[in-house]
Amino acid sequence: MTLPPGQRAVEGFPRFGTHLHHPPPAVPADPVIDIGGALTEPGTLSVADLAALPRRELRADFHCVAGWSATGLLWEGTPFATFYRTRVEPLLTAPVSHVTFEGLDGFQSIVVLADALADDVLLADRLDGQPLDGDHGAPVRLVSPSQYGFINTKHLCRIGFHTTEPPITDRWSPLASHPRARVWEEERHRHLPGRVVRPVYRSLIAPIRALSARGSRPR
Ligand SMILES: Nc1nc2c(c(=O)[nH]1)N[C@H]1C(S)=C(S)[C@@H](COP(=O)(O)O)O[C@H]1N2
Ligand SMILES: [Mo]
Repeated sequence: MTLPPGQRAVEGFPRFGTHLHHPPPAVPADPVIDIGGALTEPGTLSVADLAALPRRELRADFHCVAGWSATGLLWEGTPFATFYRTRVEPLLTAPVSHVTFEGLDGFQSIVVLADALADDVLLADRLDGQPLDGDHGAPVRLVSPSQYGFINTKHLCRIGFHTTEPPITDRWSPLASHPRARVWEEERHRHLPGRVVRPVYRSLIAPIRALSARGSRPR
């Protein structure tokens, strides 16, 4: 099995991210995704209607920028490109360059449109034959296995379509994330080569996982 440069396989699939001091967000009874940006009118798509669009399965590894990879996951959902071509493109008022994905916990990722339209990008609602659970992004998440985990927003509640790059909140952060985040190019960091930041990112895995153990416990 070959992993992208600087990645190491882990057992299983840990819950991970910047949100780990919180339990997973509550999912509304009839969840919807707001769709906004450069559209004739903003709209909403229920997660049930999204699930009724053409679907596919995707077997893929998952790579966190911190350096761990979960291997052989089986995702199921609607290809992002199918959703875009049928539900968004007819409503556009101008050409789109970037897409924002927001989660119920306030997390956001910014994705270049061309990357979002790749064949392996899904709006996934099932993992390994089960509905997505709270740990991994219920009710629906972005899955883009060729890009680092931080692109793969969980608990989707809003997708925005933009004609220019939206403001970057972490541009001057020491961990400024790469705008493309392609795993095989090792695009971990906005300004520094991926292999240079490897040890720094790797040192964050243990403290983040310790937070996760606390966040998962019911309170
Ligand atoms: N809504 C939301 N999505 C998120 C995150 C988050 O904190 N909140 N963390 C990201 C990061 S950094 C990673 S590595 C993956 C982890 O996905 P997992 O928890 O299913 O392993 O989710 C990504 N998507
Ligand atoms: Mo990550």
